[in-house]
Amino acid sequence: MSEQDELIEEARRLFAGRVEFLLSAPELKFLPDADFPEVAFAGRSNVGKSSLINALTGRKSIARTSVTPGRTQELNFFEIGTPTVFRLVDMPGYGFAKAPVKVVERWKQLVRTFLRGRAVLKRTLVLIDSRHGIKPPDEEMMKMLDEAAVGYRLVLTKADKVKASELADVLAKVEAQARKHPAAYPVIHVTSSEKGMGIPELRAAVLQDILA
Ligand SMILES: Nc1nc2c(ncn2[C@@H]2O[C@H](COP(=O)(O)OP(=O)(O)O)[C@@H](O)[C@H]2O)c(=O)[nH]1
Ligand SMILES: [Mg+2]
Repeated sequence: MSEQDELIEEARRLFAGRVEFLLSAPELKFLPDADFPEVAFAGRSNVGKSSLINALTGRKSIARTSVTPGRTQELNFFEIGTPTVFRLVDMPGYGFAKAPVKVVERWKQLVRTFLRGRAVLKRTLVLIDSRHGIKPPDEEMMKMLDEAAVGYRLVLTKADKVKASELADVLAKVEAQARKHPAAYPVIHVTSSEKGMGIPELRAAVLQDILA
Protein backbone atom coordinates (compact mmCIF):
# COMPACT_ATOMS: atom_id res chain seq x y z
CA MET A 1 0.00 0.00 0.00
CA SER A 2 1.23 3.51 -0.77
CA GLU A 3 1.52 6.04 2.05
CA GLN A 4 -1.56 7.86 0.74
CA ASP A 5 -3.56 4.60 0.67
CA GLU A 6 -2.51 3.89 4.25
CA LEU A 7 -3.58 7.36 5.34
CA ILE A 8 -6.94 6.93 3.56
CA GLU A 9 -7.49 3.61 5.32
CA GLU A 10 -6.48 5.00 8.71
CA ALA A 11 -8.81 7.96 8.21
CA ARG A 12 -11.65 5.69 7.11
CA ARG A 13 -11.29 3.65 10.29
CA LEU A 14 -11.11 6.74 12.48
CA PHE A 15 -14.26 8.31 11.00
CA ALA A 16 -16.10 4.97 11.09
CA GLY A 17 -15.54 4.82 14.84
CA ARG A 18 -16.89 7.04 17.56
CA VAL A 19 -18.45 10.30 16.40
CA GLU A 20 -20.31 12.05 19.14
CA PHE A 21 -22.00 15.41 19.42
CA LEU A 22 -20.38 17.24 22.32
CA LEU A 23 -22.02 20.66 22.67
CA SER A 24 -23.30 23.80 20.98
CA ALA A 25 -21.58 27.05 21.94
CA PRO A 26 -23.75 30.12 21.29
CA GLU A 27 -21.10 32.28 22.96
CA LEU A 28 -17.37 31.92 23.45
CA LYS A 29 -17.72 31.36 27.17
CA PHE A 30 -19.44 28.05 26.37
CA LEU A 31 -16.54 26.66 24.32
CA PRO A 32 -15.17 23.31 25.50
CA ASP A 33 -11.67 23.35 27.00
CA ALA A 34 -9.08 23.44 24.26
CA ASP A 35 -7.70 20.01 25.03
CA PHE A 36 -7.86 18.32 21.62
CA PRO A 37 -6.88 19.35 18.11
CA GLU A 38 -9.78 20.79 16.09
CA VAL A 39 -10.80 21.11 12.46
CA ALA A 40 -13.53 23.62 11.67
CA PHE A 41 -16.05 23.65 8.81
CA ALA A 42 -17.22 26.95 7.32
CA GLY A 43 -19.44 27.90 4.42
CA ARG A 44 -22.48 29.80 3.23
CA SER A 45 -25.76 28.42 4.44
CA ASN A 46 -26.99 25.71 2.09
CA VAL A 47 -23.49 25.03 0.67
CA GLY A 48 -23.76 21.41 1.85
CA LYS A 49 -21.90 21.62 5.17
CA SER A 50 -24.16 19.30 7.15
CA SER A 51 -24.22 16.84 4.25
CA LEU A 52 -20.42 16.85 4.05
CA ILE A 53 -20.03 16.24 7.78
CA ASN A 54 -22.52 13.39 7.51
CA ALA A 55 -20.67 11.94 4.49
CA LEU A 56 -17.27 12.18 6.17
CA THR A 57 -18.52 10.46 9.30
CA GLY A 58 -20.76 8.01 7.44
CA ARG A 59 -23.69 9.14 9.61
CA LYS A 60 -27.03 10.00 8.10
CA SER A 61 -27.84 12.94 10.31
CA ILE A 62 -25.18 13.62 12.91
CA ALA A 63 -24.72 17.23 11.80
CA ARG A 64 -28.42 17.98 11.58
CA THR A 65 -29.54 16.38 14.82
CA SER A 66 -27.63 18.88 16.91
CA VAL A 67 -28.94 21.96 15.14
CA THR A 68 -32.20 23.42 16.30
CA PRO A 69 -33.87 25.17 13.35
CA GLY A 70 -33.40 28.91 13.53
CA ARG A 71 -30.49 28.66 15.94
CA THR A 72 -27.73 28.91 13.43
CA GLN A 73 -25.44 31.20 15.41
CA GLU A 74 -23.64 28.46 17.25
CA LEU A 75 -20.40 26.56 17.08
CA ASN A 76 -21.22 22.84 17.23
CA PHE A 77 -18.54 20.47 18.51
CA PHE A 78 -18.25 16.78 17.68
CA GLU A 79 -15.71 14.36 19.10
CA ILE A 80 -14.06 11.78 16.88
CA GLY A 81 -12.30 8.62 18.07
CA THR A 82 -11.99 6.47 21.20
CA PRO A 83 -10.25 7.90 23.10
CA THR A 84 -10.91 11.26 21.46
CA VAL A 85 -8.46 11.99 18.63
CA PHE A 86 -9.84 15.34 17.55
CA ARG A 87 -12.88 17.60 17.48
CA LEU A 88 -14.79 18.71 14.48
CA VAL A 89 -16.32 22.19 14.71
CA ASP A 90 -19.40 23.02 12.65
CA MET A 91 -19.37 26.81 12.35
CA PRO A 92 -22.54 28.80 11.73
CA GLY A 93 -23.37 29.27 8.05
CA TYR A 94 -22.97 32.74 6.59
CA GLY A 95 -24.29 34.69 3.62
CA PHE A 96 -27.96 34.93 4.54
CA ALA A 97 -29.35 37.51 2.13
CA LYS A 98 -31.91 38.73 4.61
CA ALA A 99 -29.98 38.52 7.88
CA PRO A 100 -30.29 41.66 10.02
CA VAL A 101 -27.05 43.67 10.41
CA LYS A 102 -27.01 42.88 14.12
CA VAL A 103 -27.05 39.14 13.48
CA VAL A 104 -24.26 39.42 10.91
CA GLU A 105 -22.16 41.50 13.30
CA ARG A 106 -22.70 39.00 16.07
CA TRP A 107 -21.68 36.17 13.77
CA LYS A 108 -18.49 37.97 12.74
CA GLN A 109 -17.58 38.72 16.33
CA LEU A 110 -18.10 35.10 17.41
CA VAL A 111 -16.23 33.56 14.49
CA ARG A 112 -13.38 36.08 14.39
CA THR A 113 -12.67 35.77 18.10
CA PHE A 114 -12.85 31.98 17.88
CA LEU A 115 -10.43 31.86 14.95
CA ARG A 116 -7.95 34.25 16.52
CA GLY A 117 -7.87 32.69 19.95
CA ARG A 118 -8.20 28.97 19.33
CA ALA A 119 -4.67 27.57 19.57
CA VAL A 120 -5.84 23.96 18.98
CA LEU A 121 -7.49 24.83 15.66
CA LYS A 122 -5.35 22.96 13.14
CA ARG A 123 -7.24 23.77 9.97
CA THR A 124 -10.51 25.11 8.62
CA LEU A 125 -12.34 23.76 5.61
CA VAL A 126 -14.10 26.46 3.60
CA LEU A 127 -16.88 24.95 1.51
CA ILE A 128 -17.66 26.42 -1.89
CA ASP A 129 -20.64 25.41 -4.03
CA SER A 130 -19.37 23.99 -7.36
CA ARG A 131 -22.20 25.76 -9.18
CA HIS A 132 -21.33 29.21 -7.86
CA GLY A 133 -17.61 29.37 -7.11
CA ILE A 134 -16.23 31.88 -4.60
CA LYS A 135 -18.76 34.61 -3.73
CA PRO A 136 -18.14 37.85 -1.76
CA PRO A 137 -19.14 36.32 1.61
CA ASP A 138 -16.65 33.48 0.95
CA GLU A 139 -13.96 36.05 0.17
CA GLU A 140 -14.73 37.71 3.46
CA MET A 141 -14.46 34.42 5.33
CA MET A 142 -11.13 33.69 3.60
CA LYS A 143 -9.86 37.12 4.56
CA MET A 144 -10.83 36.54 8.18
CA LEU A 145 -8.87 33.27 8.13
CA ASP A 146 -5.85 34.94 6.48
CA GLU A 147 -5.89 37.61 9.18
CA ALA A 148 -6.22 35.05 11.96
CA ALA A 149 -3.43 33.00 10.32
CA VAL A 150 -5.58 29.87 10.36
CA GLY A 151 -4.70 27.62 7.42
CA TYR A 152 -7.67 26.48 5.34
CA ARG A 153 -8.58 24.06 2.60
CA LEU A 154 -11.10 25.05 -0.04
CA VAL A 155 -13.62 22.29 -0.68
CA LEU A 156 -15.93 22.34 -3.69
CA THR A 157 -19.27 20.77 -2.79
CA LYS A 158 -22.11 19.28 -4.89
CA ALA A 159 -19.73 18.42 -7.76
CA ASP A 160 -22.39 16.03 -9.08
CA LYS A 161 -24.60 19.01 -9.90
CA VAL A 162 -22.36 20.49 -12.62
CA LYS A 163 -21.02 19.23 -15.94
CA ALA A 164 -17.37 18.15 -16.07
CA SER A 165 -16.43 21.16 -18.22
CA GLU A 166 -18.12 23.59 -15.81
CA LEU A 167 -16.40 21.89 -12.89
CA ALA A 168 -13.01 22.30 -14.57
CA ASP A 169 -13.71 26.03 -15.07
CA VAL A 170 -14.77 26.61 -11.49
CA LEU A 171 -11.81 24.61 -10.20
CA ALA A 172 -9.35 26.68 -12.25
CA LYS A 173 -10.91 29.92 -11.00
CA VAL A 174 -10.91 28.80 -7.37
CA GLU A 175 -7.28 27.68 -7.70
CA ALA A 176 -6.31 31.09 -9.04
CA GLN A 177 -8.16 32.85 -6.20
CA ALA A 178 -6.60 30.57 -3.59
CA ARG A 179 -3.13 31.68 -4.71
CA LYS A 180 -3.99 35.24 -3.65
CA HIS A 181 -4.73 34.14 -0.09
CA PRO A 182 -1.74 33.50 2.15
CA ALA A 183 -3.50 31.02 4.45
CA ALA A 184 -5.23 29.01 1.69
CA TYR A 185 -3.91 25.55 0.89
CA PRO A 186 -3.11 25.44 -2.86
CA VAL A 187 -4.81 22.11 -3.58
CA ILE A 188 -8.60 22.30 -3.90
CA HIS A 189 -10.79 19.38 -2.88
CA VAL A 190 -13.64 18.42 -5.20
CA THR A 191 -16.44 16.58 -3.44
CA SER A 192 -19.97 15.27 -3.72
CA SER A 193 -21.58 14.12 -0.49
CA GLU A 194 -24.35 12.63 -2.60
CA LYS A 195 -22.01 10.42 -4.67
CA GLY A 196 -19.20 10.01 -2.16
CA MET A 197 -16.75 11.69 -4.52
CA GLY A 198 -13.59 13.01 -2.89
CA ILE A 199 -14.75 11.94 0.58
CA PRO A 200 -12.03 9.34 1.41
CA GLU A 201 -9.34 11.77 0.26
CA LEU A 202 -10.80 14.62 2.33
CA ARG A 203 -10.91 12.37 5.41
CA ALA A 204 -7.23 11.59 4.86
CA ALA A 205 -6.43 15.30 4.48
CA VAL A 206 -8.21 16.08 7.76
CA LEU A 207 -6.27 13.30 9.50
CA GLN A 208 -3.05 14.67 8.08
CA ASP A 209 -3.91 18.15 9.40
CA ILE A 210 -4.66 16.71 12.84
CA LEU A 211 -1.38 14.79 12.97
CA ALA A 212 0.67 17.74 11.71
N1 LIG B 1 -26.80 16.94 -5.43
C1 LIG B 1 -26.24 17.20 -4.26
N2 LIG B 1 -26.94 17.86 -3.32
C2 LIG B 1 -26.34 18.14 -2.14
C3 LIG B 1 -25.00 17.73 -1.86
N3 LIG B 1 -24.67 18.17 -0.63
C4 LIG B 1 -25.77 18.80 -0.14
N4 LIG B 1 -26.78 18.79 -1.04
C5 LIG B 1 -28.12 19.36 -0.87
O1 LIG B 1 -28.01 20.76 -0.64
C6 LIG B 1 -28.95 21.20 0.35
C7 LIG B 1 -28.22 21.86 1.51
O2 LIG B 1 -27.43 20.92 2.17
P1 LIG B 1 -27.00 21.05 3.71
O3 LIG B 1 -26.01 19.97 3.95
O4 LIG B 1 -28.18 21.09 4.62
O5 LIG B 1 -26.31 22.48 3.69
P2 LIG B 1 -25.81 23.42 4.90
O6 LIG B 1 -26.83 24.47 5.07
O7 LIG B 1 -24.53 23.99 4.38
O8 LIG B 1 -25.60 22.55 6.10
C8 LIG B 1 -29.73 19.96 0.76
O9 LIG B 1 -30.92 19.91 0.03
C9 LIG B 1 -28.80 18.82 0.38
O10 LIG B 1 -29.49 17.62 0.11
C10 LIG B 1 -24.29 17.01 -2.89
O11 LIG B 1 -23.12 16.62 -2.78
N5 LIG B 1 -24.97 16.78 -4.05
MG1 LIG C 1 -26.27 22.78 8.07
